Amino acid sequence: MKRSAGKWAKGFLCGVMVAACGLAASCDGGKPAGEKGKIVVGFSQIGAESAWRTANTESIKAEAAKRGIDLQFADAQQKQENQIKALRSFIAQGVDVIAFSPVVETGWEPVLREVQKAGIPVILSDRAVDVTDDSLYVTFIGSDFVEEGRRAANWLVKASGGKALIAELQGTPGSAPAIDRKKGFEEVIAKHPDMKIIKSQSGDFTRDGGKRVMESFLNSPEAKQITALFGHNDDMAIGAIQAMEEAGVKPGKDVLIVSIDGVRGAFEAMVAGKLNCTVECNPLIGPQLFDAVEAVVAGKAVPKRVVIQEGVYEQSQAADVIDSRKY
Ligand code: GYE
Repeated sequence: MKRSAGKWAKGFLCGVMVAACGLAASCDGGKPAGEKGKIVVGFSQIGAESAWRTANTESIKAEAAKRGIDLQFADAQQKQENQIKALRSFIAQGVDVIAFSPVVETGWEPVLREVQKAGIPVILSDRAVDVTDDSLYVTFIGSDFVEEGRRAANWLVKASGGKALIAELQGTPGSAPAIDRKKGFEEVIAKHPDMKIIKSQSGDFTRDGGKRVMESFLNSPEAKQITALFGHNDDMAIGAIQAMEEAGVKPGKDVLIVSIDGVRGAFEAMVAGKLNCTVECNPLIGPQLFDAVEAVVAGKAVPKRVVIQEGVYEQSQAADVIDSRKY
């Protein structure tokens, strides 16, 4: 942290000198200093797989612009290899801070060691990594996904009277939210002997994926037994709603549906009576992310974990709340 603060101070001085001399912005042997001493942040985003992700990207870009931070933004199109390449290119550029939202949990240790060796602090945004050495990142800012899974299950226990045969649409295999939401959900339903997951597959957090997987569930021998659907995100549940309607099944009535995120499309589906509950997962974390960036650059201590506060919304509240939703 000290080291990065020193590095930033050097970058700042260089920026000032460059501005004063009217030279091209370059210092430290060709390393970009950032325009007029701006903080340079390399951010590797997962992709644009869901409405949640789009809102998250907008929040990050808007906040960087507002604070005059030079944001080097890279879209990995949901591929870990692209994120690893982006991190290496941020090292080569000599950015002040690297932030990223890791698509999956494992496989980060080697590249994070390279980043550490380069003296660049790392901030994890939204999703966690599975590493043995937690000095490889400064802080992790994101939701408690296990708790979100518990909240979805608790709602279903209440709504179904503790009796449900459940189809589950999982998120991206190996991703923190897919692993943790499943864990939290299963932890709660394990206490209810009449609740069971009878179908479970990944729809990769996309609408298309949710629709495709739901179609296959509806064509399976267990189709008629399904009384509830748990979607690891709203987009997949919205895709599944479409599949149900096309198959003559009434979403929200024949099948109780709970999903996670709280995006506008989920509130619209609740107002239409097709989705029963959404558990909030707030993507608007740009302000907290750049608070951490600025603190790290200033050499201030930051908490190792920043948890985002969130709520649960039922169908009966949707019409009242929908206009106040920000994503
Ligand atoms: O729930 C999903 C997105 O990591 C919390 O990723 C995020 C998840 C979110 O694609 O919609």
